[in-house]
Amino acid sequence: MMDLSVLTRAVGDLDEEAVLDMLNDFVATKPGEEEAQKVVGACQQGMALVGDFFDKGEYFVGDLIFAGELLTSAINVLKPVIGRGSGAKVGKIVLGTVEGDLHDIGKHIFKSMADAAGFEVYDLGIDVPASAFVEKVKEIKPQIVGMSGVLTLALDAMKVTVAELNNAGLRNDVKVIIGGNPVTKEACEQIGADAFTTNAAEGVKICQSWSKQ
Ligand code: B12
Repeated sequence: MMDLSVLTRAVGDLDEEAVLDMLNDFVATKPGEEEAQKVVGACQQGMALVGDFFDKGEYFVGDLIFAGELLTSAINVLKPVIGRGSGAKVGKIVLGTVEGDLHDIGKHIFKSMADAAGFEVYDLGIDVPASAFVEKVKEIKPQIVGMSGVLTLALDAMKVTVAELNNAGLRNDVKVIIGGNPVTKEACEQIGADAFTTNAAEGVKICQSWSKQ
């Protein structure tokens, strides 16, 4: 198993070559899913370092953009080993990054893992208004709505989306899960979601527990 702190540091330093070399070597060892999830976690911690450097004024928006591309490439390398499902479809999820928020790396990680676990995931993309969630829920009739957001402001948009689902009479037909760095138990309660997580693998487990009910 690779040294995860070295990987975290390399992501934080935006050392693309080192990150991709480490991940390609890791995938070549045919790792188990649990190990692969630890590696995803180390990359996620590296992104938190990027955020810290940005806060301190050492990194700029261009660095955030590069970090986004770096993590997308990293997840593409890891895709074959993050969650291999049986192929049987277990339920439908309507997913999106809420209005005002353009961050989608975490959403993509969750989507890849949920896909692999057998969910049909309808990804509405980024900056998704509440009305688009409502329309898709009417059309697809999913069991689950997943909302992603990384900006603090995203929490307000999540609350509006749950309220709109409620107004449309759809709230009781779906379970709602929220994910992204700022989500907390308190936020989950205020938003009116059923579950929250800052970890995609845990999110998939929660969705699996719902689809068995
Ligand atoms: C990369 C990045 C960007 C990239 C995004 C590229 C992309 N395609 O996503 C770009 C350059 C576009 C960007 C833009 C901006 N960003 Co930015 N960005 C980041 C950074 C460095 C990493 C975010 C990230 O990808 N994290 C890694 C992922 C894997 O983590 P995650 O999203 O939490 O996802 C995990 C879980 O939460 C979960 N999950 C996520 N979604 C879901 C959904 C469901 C349903 C489930 C179950 C699970 C789940 O699964 C994932 C894996 O475990 C963060 C720093 C940080 N600390 O987060 C700042 C950060 C989020 N950005 C910030 C800011 C300020 C901005 C800008 C305003 C900058 C500017 N001045 O223009 C703009 C805002 C644009 C907008 N309107 O959204 C601030 C936000 C501050 C705040 N509190 O609101 C941060 C925290 C940086 C900082 N410290 O200041 N950013």
